[in-house]
Amino acid sequence: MVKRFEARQSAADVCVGGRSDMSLEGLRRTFREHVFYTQGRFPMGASRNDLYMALAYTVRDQLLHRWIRTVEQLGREDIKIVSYLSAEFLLGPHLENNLINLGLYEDVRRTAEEEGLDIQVLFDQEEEPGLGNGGLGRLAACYLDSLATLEIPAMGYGIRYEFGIFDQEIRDGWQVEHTDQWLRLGNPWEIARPEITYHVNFGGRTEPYEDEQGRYRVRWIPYRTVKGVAYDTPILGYRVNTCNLLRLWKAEAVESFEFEAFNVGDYYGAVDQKIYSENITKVLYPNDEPIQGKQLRLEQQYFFVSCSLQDMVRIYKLLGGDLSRFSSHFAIQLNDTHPAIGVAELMRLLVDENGMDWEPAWEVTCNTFGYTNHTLLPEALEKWPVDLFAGLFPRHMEIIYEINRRFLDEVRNRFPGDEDRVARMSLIDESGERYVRMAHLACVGSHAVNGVAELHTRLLKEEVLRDFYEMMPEKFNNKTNGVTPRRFVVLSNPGLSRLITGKIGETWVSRPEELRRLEKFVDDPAFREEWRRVKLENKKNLARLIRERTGIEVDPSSMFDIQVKRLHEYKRQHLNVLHIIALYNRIKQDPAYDVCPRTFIFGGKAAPGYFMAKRIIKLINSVADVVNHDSDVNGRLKVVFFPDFNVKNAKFIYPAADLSEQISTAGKEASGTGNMKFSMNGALTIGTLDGANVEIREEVGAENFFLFGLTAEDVTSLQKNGYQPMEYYRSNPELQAVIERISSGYFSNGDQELFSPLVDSLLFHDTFMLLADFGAYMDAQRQVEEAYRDQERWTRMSILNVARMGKFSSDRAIREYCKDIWKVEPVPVTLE
Ligand code: OX2
Repeated sequence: MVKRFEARQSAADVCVGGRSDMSLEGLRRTFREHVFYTQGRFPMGASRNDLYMALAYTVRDQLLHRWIRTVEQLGREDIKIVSYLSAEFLLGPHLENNLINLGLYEDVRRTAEEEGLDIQVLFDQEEEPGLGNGGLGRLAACYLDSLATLEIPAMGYGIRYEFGIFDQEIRDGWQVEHTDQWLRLGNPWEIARPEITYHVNFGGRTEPYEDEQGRYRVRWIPYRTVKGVAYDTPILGYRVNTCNLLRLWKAEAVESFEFEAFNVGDYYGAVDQKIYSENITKVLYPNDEPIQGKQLRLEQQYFFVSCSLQDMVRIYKLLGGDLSRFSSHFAIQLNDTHPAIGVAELMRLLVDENGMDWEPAWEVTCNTFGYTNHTLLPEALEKWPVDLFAGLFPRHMEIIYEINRRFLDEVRNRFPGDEDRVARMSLIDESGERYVRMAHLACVGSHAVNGVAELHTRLLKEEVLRDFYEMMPEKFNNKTNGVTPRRFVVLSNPGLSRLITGKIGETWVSRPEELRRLEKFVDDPAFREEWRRVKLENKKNLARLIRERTGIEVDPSSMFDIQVKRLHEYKRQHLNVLHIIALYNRIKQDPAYDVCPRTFIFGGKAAPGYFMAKRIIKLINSVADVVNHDSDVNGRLKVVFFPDFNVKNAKFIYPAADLSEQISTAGKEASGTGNMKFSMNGALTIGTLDGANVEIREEVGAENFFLFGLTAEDVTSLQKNGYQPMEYYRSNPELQAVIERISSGYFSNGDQELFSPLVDSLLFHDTFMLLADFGAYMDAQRQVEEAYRDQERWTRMSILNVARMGKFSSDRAIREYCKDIWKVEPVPVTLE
């Protein structure tokens, strides 16, 4: 059994220079010191940000010696390190989370109070690092939390975007994007490592040569070089000493280039070079599912992957490691295909830079990498035009051709005469314009390939990666996603956490299987009463925030029906809208219609260039305007679009939900993770058999889940047999009336054009089969209403949801990755 971090005193005993002193007095002194010495203020003159910074530094001091001790462990040759490569890490605010993980939350809150500070105000002051788009980036952040909590030596590697995901404002019902300036007031959580830098090359050409032993070699003569600088953020586990490292790379100009240009008098050229270099890590691409063909995006990917791999090779050599055993020291996970170029880069580092032969280098590479696929959407599978790719990375292109040549030989060996299969499996798509297929590169160069939910993995094997599964079934495995109960329950929902802990103790935080013990209280009316009280409090908090951010008054006793996630047609926010309009129509037809009072809450960002998604936001807001002000509705229905959904706001949203909308077209959402966050906070789910919904329903029980809609198989066969949305439209009068409301201009001041792209797309294409699912969705919503009217029944269902969600902790997911893919063990960290 691993040794846990127990007594605070023992940590204080080994404190360095007093700043690690965890006593109240020590914390108070450190805080004051930071106000004075770090921020340069007298307490009286300190701004809110000064106080936040001082508190952040006080907490960071607590992390530092744990961090240094952990990093010392990473420097042992005999341990294996997980290296999680991800273009996105959507961390959320650090301060509160670190306090919880340290076990200092209460002490610090009280100390702050005694100093006359409202700690919530200081929490609010923190800008969250929005270095991700949605599920994929947040998953990476949850996994870092769990890796540290499970005491696994691990590093996250990614990009230090100067501008993260844009801030969303809603103006006149439309999304307006503002640049995210998260670094504006400084970032107390990172430590710049200007001495840890690597050169990353781009463009140019390759050249063969003979080395001293007369062996054929290739060198890359690049056109330009950029410098990557490391910025480290400590990631502390829950109540353990393990404090792992997230290393993010910032691009800078290489000095020599500047000087060269400067020497020949080309001052502007030198500055251009600097701007060009720094551009690489300027901004996160705000697309949830990737866009094709953007050169800068490919440059970002290679830039961070190259820095990270060079870093690992340097660390390994420093330990005296022999590169032929690299894979016994590092397990590298590719978070989707964004870092997949790492396969070619590691080959280049081993073969070109370190003189290894191809075969052993290839073995090392395959043993090192694992690949997680996150999407089935064909348009989201990354591919890069060969010309673009070869122009930027001439040497990698050659390496990929060589990998491909050898791989296709194997394919031909296994499946003689099957040239169609060869073409399908090739790393190069040659069906039209030539592309490099990143998913194929990742599959071929990894020893393990996984999907993120059972259904998703099955569909990967059967469809998207079928040929690969047929040839190498042993590589494929499922790792159903999970989320961290620390941030998404303990931090977000203190009321519920207290209630649960009062009943079953606090071990559930690291062993959420134990939540099952709540089941026996489901028949206790007093417990159910308490459960409802907590939910009501959470709803009041959200109602307050909604009033503040949107001016809309909502009734906390109404059902809070929430859909928050990126805006995407496959996620079908507009199906939710169709239901709202149907209810509205019923009220208009009969103002005495007995509707269950509901507050529909939406939140989520649309990719700035995604026309339809932006139109859906406008539709939601337009419907809100009408419904919220209609005297026939009389406040019984309210519609809210909560602006700027992010990790910080999410804290108030998940705990306040009664109903969670997980209504994607079956077979489209790889897993979903919001679905888990809602259910862990006692919301009931209305959902399709898609992604992890399937497993959530299995766990919580079919009777505690509102299921509707086509299955993935139905969707495929309907598509095959020529889906006709119009047929569903014609046979459903209520659906007709709903569509008519929209297209008549009722929600757009008579403008019949505004929503016609949406309506036409539904009636004539309906790629995501809203019309086919509309009837079933309406029926399921009717059942929701019935259940909600019986509050005792609803509460039972809610309790059972929470009690049975243990499986979806990211700790469980990470344990599986460790055992099945990475083959790593916990290494407890001691403070001496
Ligand atoms: C998302 C998937 O869309 C979502 O279903 C999943 O839960 C999440 O990743 C984490 O696995 N970009 N974002 C995703 O996939 C891609 C590609």
